[in-house]
Amino acid sequence: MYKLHGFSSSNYYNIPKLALLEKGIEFEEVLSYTGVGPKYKPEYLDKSPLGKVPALETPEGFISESRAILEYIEQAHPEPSLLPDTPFGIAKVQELAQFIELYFELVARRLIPNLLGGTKPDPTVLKEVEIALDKAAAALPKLSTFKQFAYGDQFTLADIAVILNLPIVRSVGKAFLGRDPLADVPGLSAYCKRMEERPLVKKIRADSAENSPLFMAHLKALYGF
Ligand SMILES: N[C@@H](CCC(=O)N[C@@H](CS)C(=O)NCC(=O)O)C(=O)O
Repeated sequence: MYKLHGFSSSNYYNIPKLALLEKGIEFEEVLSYTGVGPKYKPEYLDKSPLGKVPALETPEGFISESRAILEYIEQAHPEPSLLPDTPFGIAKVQELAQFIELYFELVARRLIPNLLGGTKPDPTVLKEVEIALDKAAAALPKLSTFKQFAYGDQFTLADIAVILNLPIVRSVGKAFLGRDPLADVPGLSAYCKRMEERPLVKKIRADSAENSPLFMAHLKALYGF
């Protein structure tokens, strides 16, 4: 059986977790809060070279990087598919998923240390983040109308990217900009409400909420905040 290493309040961990759940694939969760640093477990680096979560343990070995894990899951378990059935459709789903990760998640992530530590962001960084998020939010309607799913008429990897990577943008916006940078994206709010009704998304959120205080306690023990 597959083993998914990581923790349930990590958005990156939840990406393959939701894919596995949606496909009905059996897997075991192995709680792991790791990273690179003197206080971390060096043996985890054999599973994920930069000490990041998630890592998927397969019969052939470990895979890190959520995108590679998704690719493996999709290739190894094609049904039910989390991709459209045409090359163009597949590329458009990947385009949207990559857009969400590069221009929203990785931008908002710059302020995660401030969110977790309760500290004020550097004003220059905050301005850069705000400009980048607003630019991405203005461009997002070019890739999705959010009418039904993020792309096309089926649940895909693009939905997984949106569901799991956009909440951090809202959290950062609320905490440091006093607004939701995604508020004006047409159709997005109603789409997100619909997605939150999905039973497996509810499970992801419930597991995340349960793990969150434990993760915070782990950070406190490690960094003192
Ligand atoms: N590119 C990686 C990013 C994974 C990632 O950044 N995970 C975070 C948790 S949400 C992590 O492990 N952070 C610890 C660290 O970077 O040391 C992926 O797609 O899997």
